Amino acid sequence: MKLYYDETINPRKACAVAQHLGLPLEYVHVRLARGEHKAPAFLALNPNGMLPLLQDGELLLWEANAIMCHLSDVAGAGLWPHGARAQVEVQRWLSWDAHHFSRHGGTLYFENMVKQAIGMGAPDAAAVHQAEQGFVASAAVLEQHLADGRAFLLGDVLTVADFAVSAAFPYAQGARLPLQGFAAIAAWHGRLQALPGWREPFAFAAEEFAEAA
Ligand SMILES: N[C@@H](CCC(=O)N[C@@H](CS)C(=O)NCC(=O)O)C(=O)O
Repeated sequence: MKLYYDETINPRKACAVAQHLGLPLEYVHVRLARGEHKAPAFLALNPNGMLPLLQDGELLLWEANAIMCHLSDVAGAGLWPHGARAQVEVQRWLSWDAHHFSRHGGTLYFENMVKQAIGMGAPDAAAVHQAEQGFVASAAVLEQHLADGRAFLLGDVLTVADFAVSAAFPYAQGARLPLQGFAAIAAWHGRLQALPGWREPFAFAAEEFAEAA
């Protein structure tokens, strides 16, 4: 299996799950800054021209959330649960995340971090303001859910929903995510940080670098 990645927010989700599960993947570094994701050879694998991409035999799978589920199944793990009720719950959080929480977090990540890093200029103040408001409103929903005695989104069990909803957290400082005052979210974030795969999803790249040095 090959996982095409760069060290950015969406591939990070897939790499974190792969590392958490200890799967023996071949990691293929596609450099967004060099436009390698728009090269014909990559577009032939993923017509979206985006990362991450998983290649598992004949299967070419894009979308980080789908990749996380597939990796869980390959490993025989329960991050993508197979009980009907649990799957509905995971879908609830994945949809909520894509349309609300990480949508706003992603805007803040792009405006406050990425734009400057790639020379696109200053953040768009109106977009930042709107995303901050949306993020805080969504965070209040997440806070209430976790404060209700849940270690993870589905209760006691860690799932791909936790990896998805927390996707922007490693970039919280640079993206200036307004996370202050959400104690239950902070505790949940602490539980995720205790997982080496979540904390260091690109550890394999550091090992490669050390070997080459
Ligand atoms: N919905 C996709 C989004 C993937 C995505 O936006 N990836 C970014 C990197 S974080 C990318 O490849 N951007 C390149 C581009 O938009 O040209 C997923 O979750 O996998």
